[in-house]
Amino acid sequence: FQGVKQGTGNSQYSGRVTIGTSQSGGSYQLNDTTRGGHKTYNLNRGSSGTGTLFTDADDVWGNGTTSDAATAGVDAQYGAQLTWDYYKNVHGRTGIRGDGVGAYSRVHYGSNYVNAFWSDDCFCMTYGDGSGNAKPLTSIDVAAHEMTHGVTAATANLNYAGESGGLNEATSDIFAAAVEFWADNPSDPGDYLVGEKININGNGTPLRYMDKPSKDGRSKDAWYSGLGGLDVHYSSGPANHWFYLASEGSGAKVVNGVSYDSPTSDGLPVTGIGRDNAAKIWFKALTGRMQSTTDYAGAREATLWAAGELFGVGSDTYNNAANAWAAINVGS
Ligand code: ASN
Ligand code: ZN
Repeated sequence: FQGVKQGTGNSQYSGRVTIGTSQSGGSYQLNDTTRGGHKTYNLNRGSSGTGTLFTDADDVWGNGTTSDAATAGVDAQYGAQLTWDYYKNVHGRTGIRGDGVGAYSRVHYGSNYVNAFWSDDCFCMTYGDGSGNAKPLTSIDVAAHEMTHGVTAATANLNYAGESGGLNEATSDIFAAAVEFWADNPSDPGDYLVGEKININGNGTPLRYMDKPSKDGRSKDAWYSGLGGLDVHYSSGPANHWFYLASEGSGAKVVNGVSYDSPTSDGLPVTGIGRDNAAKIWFKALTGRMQSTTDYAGAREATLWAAGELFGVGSDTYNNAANAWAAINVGS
């Protein structure tokens, strides 16, 4: 037999989920032929090659904990599937390159490896198992972040250094949040935090905060002339902050049970345009205007061009998007 299947996955971070699998002979594979053949492989603590494609006898995968190697495979396959569906359903983009072709994920990379990454060379995502091999970096937001690096590489191709590097990183955080909200998974509700599920700091705090990026102790809330000299994971802060402000507006707010309080650099309030509109603007700017050398001023221009195309120049949505840029010290 051969065919398209819907497997059941017991994930570590997202509860029981349905994942795209396929059947080949008497066994099932983590090969989602409904999404371009996106596959997930087990590196089994190796650090090169593709390891082995996950297979299973009954199409019920993982046990929700790290005691079953397939659990991380479930989370990775699910995160890629959500990200694929998000770009297709919300932005009309099918696949990372927009050509309907799937990528692949590799889990159990190395030992105690506390990172995940996208590589253009393999057109693939790779996930470590985290500290003590206990927290694989396979949460929805991390998967969407890494897969979005593929989308950025295939579109604006923002150079991964200086201000463009910060914008590249922010693009991954912005769509990580957008995918997580869109997924609406009760085990991992949407938020403006990055990596809140993987306990990367060992004290339960997330890796990044989009409402007030400086809460991580390193990222900046607003643009300043030295921003491009920072690591790209900190120079992303102002653009992440733009996305939060544009979506929700300034001030105190609770979304899905998480409290936010977003400051503005000019002290003026910002009215939100809603997350879906902010994401549409960023996606159109990324795919229609931004280039490898786009800096923060260029990103403002690109998003305002996109806002004009989508909502009309001078519309409330356009003006509020511009106010969110002023609130991170870009333009006025
Ligand atoms: N996880 C990191 C990221 O995607 C890996 C890196 O530093 N590029 O940003
Ligand atoms: Zn990144």
